[in-house]
Amino acid sequence: MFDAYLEQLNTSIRVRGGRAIDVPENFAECVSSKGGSVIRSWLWQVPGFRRWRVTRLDAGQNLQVLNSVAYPYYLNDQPLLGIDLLWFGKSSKLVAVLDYQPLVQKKAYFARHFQGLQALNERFPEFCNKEAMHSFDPHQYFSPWLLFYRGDCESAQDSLFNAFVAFLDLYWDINEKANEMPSEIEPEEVKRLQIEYDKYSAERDPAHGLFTSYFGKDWSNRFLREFLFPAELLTNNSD
Ligand code: BLA
Repeated sequence: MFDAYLEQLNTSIRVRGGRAIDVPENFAECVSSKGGSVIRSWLWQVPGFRRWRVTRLDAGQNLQVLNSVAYPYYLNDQPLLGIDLLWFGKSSKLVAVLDYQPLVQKKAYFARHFQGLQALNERFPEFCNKEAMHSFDPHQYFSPWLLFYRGDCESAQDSLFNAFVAFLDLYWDINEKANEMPSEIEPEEVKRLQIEYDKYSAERDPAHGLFTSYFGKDWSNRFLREFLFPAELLTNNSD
């Protein structure tokens, strides 16, 4: 279901000089003991970014997921890239979340980094359903212009791919602009906010139960804390 999206993402990273780097073996691929389901992850080294991870979960007709987060260098206060696409086959339900995840919720910050996303949001009104979030706080690490869809698959499928392509292109534009203008948040503070992002996400991420059901509790705990949101690995020396 999301193969074309993964290909689009990979190509767009490669074009910008990204190269794949090793993922710790236990996280690169895990096959469910239930059979038929596999989760694969990739890490990219991309100019301007300190970490870029991509995960694809393929559980056949039951579930398909594409998830990715890009963390810019601390010298750059631009938002993180957040992608979470899920398709639940049995109910034919699509959950699509595309956002530039803001470090802070300030007007000036939004004015600097979010004009493009605001325009995109207007271009794809079908993804602006003011969905209530159940797990996350929409005012923490999400922007007011996120593309968010939860509903039946048929009505969104075509425009989702167009939105995805535009969303990726725009993030590279933001990155270029951010590299040309001085950051307004100090690198130490950017670091702190990115670490907080990981901690917040690890606590709230509704994926935990899902991972556990496919890959067991131990693997899922480690995957979440050490691969998806590895803030603790960065703060180990500071306490
Ligand atoms: C929702 N994300 C979800 C849900 C699941 C996942 C199971 C609940 C589905 C539903 O609402 O019906 C799954 N999350 C995953 C998986 C991974 C993951 C499989 O991290 C990892 C491989 N989530 C993100 C990122 C964003 C994000 C980067 O990981 C930002 C774009 C957003 N996911 C997000 C939001 C929701 C969601 C906003 C709805 C949650 C809510 O209602 O509060």
